[in-house]
Amino acid sequence: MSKGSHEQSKYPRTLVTAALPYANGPLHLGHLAGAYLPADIYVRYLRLKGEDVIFISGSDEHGVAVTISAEKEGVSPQQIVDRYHAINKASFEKFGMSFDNYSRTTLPVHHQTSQEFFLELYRQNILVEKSEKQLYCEKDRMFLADRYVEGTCPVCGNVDARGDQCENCGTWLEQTQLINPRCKICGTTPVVRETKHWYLPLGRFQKELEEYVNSKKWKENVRGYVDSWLKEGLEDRAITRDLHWGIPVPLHGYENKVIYVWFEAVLGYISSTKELSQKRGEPNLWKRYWQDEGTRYIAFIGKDNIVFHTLIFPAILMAWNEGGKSRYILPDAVPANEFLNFEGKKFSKSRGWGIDLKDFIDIFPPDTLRYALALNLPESRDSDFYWKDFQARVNSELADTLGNFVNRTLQFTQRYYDGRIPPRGKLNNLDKWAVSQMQETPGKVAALFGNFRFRDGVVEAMSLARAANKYFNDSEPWKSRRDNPEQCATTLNICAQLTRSLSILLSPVIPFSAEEIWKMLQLEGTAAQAGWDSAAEMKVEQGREIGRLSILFTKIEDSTIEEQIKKTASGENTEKPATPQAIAPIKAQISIDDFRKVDLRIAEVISCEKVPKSEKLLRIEVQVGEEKRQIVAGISKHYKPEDLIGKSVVIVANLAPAKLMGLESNGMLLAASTDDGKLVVLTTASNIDSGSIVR
Ligand code: B3M
Ligand code: ZN
Repeated sequence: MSKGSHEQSKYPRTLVTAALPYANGPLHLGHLAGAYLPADIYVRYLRLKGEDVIFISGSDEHGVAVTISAEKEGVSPQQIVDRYHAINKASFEKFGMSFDNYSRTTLPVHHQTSQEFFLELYRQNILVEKSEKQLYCEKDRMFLADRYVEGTCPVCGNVDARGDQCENCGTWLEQTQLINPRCKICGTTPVVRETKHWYLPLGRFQKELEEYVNSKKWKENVRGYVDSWLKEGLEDRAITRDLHWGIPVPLHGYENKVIYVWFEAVLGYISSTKELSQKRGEPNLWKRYWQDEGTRYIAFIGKDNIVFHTLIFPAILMAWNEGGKSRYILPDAVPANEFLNFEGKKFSKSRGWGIDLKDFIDIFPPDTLRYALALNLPESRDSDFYWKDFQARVNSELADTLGNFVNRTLQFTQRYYDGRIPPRGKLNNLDKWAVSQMQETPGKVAALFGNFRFRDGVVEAMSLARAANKYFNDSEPWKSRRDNPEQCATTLNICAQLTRSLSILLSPVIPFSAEEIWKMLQLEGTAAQAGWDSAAEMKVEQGREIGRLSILFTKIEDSTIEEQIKKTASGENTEKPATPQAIAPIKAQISIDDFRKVDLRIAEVISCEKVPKSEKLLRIEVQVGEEKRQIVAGISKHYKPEDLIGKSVVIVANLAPAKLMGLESNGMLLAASTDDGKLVVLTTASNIDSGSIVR
């Protein structure tokens, strides 16, 4: 057995957390690949191993990421977090993220926990109060905390570095280090002003942190970041901010300041576990996971969060522990992933590059994405999601390999054995080989999953499906059925064992399909409860009746993928950031009499077709009361003819006729449009007779 899985077994308990995503926008595939999918595979695997594990996450609802989104949309921060907490929680559920609790940092339990930590560090005289120079925007009359200021990164030269961190090189910055700083809201150059804040003196924990980090065997990419920070020497960091949205600093003279989002967000893992305790009616559950040396704590995150989880959070916990009230455990491993790119470029909301989870799930089943991403996790370096790869993985691996094997096995059993698992006789060499594959795979996959090598683990599990297909082919049951019925029965019996085994081994990755397979075999319980090690055993009894067969994976058509590629190129797959539109200037005033000259009527579209050789025009026939008319409208890029037929629209009925591509147009359809090319034909929501006057 490998080191990793061995180590884990000395702990009776595991706590797994996955970064709390900001509730300021929809999640995309990159989020899933960065932290959530590996965490979920790991947790599902541990559960199958029969380990005591809880899986904790939630929405990060404070900080400037949220207030900036709120300001852009002109709504309150609370409205933003309410909306995206709901959207993201639902997306996670649909993709099978099996959190034991998904909390929110705006809950009272979290505010209390964070203030308690803050006060404890304050009372122990660990926190340092300092008056320091900060950037202040004279136009917006506010201190520019964190992302409210942007400028050039002093380390890599990225011109769009944010006040707290450079997204390009990952450097964690103090805003005054930015070159050419500018206010995110108005773009002007801020001035420097003094303001008072509380600081966490990280230097005081430098030695303890070094010892801690050296005692762990962390992934190389994580260790690299940590070492470079430690080498530079840790400095005091402000943990309060001049902002209104957040957790109030519980000290006099600090009424207008809040606790820095990163100081409290990491504590969100603890409060989420407390919330779980409340829900389960077990008040001490959270202590068992956070304050008992028998717990092994694994924190899954993306690479931009490494410093906060490997240094800041441990320092906060070390500081608490100094007080002697109680002792928190520290992360044992922080298996951070690098970034997932999308078709060769970074995911970008503002550039419309990528696809949101909530849209993906409308088109493809969750397991297809889980599987494709699992084989493409950016475990040691950045990786890319390509639509074509996704299609190939689904079609040739899920459908042609796994789906095909399960399907042939069960169909054969259905057809020739009356749907009952046939008996196993004496095993020939080929049978023995197949059985040995089945016996060896669980241990191999476990060694990989246990060491956070999920890509390789999934490859290994899938190679059992490949072996199973080969076994079916080489055994030629369609021949032995006549020549050697006993051998044929043995083959099919072993195929059923392999099917069960695959369902267990793949259930951390494709949990929905694994249960489908389990159901088809009509086994007791669920694949998720079957026990990992039992995947090596031949547990399907002869004579057991199998259930109704269903199609596990449908192949993805080329046209479906082409459509997605097209949508990617036009940025249709991501929610656009809400930027208040500058509206076109309002025209000169008119009198009511001017307006009355325009005769607006309700009309019903009775037929509609594209005008041949024209890219833009539709020929529309409308009914206006008793009268039929033809209108030619330039809306073909926005509407298919069938979208309009039967709709009640508004037309200008007394517009002088015009000829368009030789066709007479008698009137005009009203439509609303924006500068960036969106167009909507005005239709009536409720029924009203055609010919009615609009005034
Ligand atoms: N919300 C950053 C992010 O969403 C931050 C993670 C907090 S983990 C405690 O990438
Ligand atoms: Zn940088």
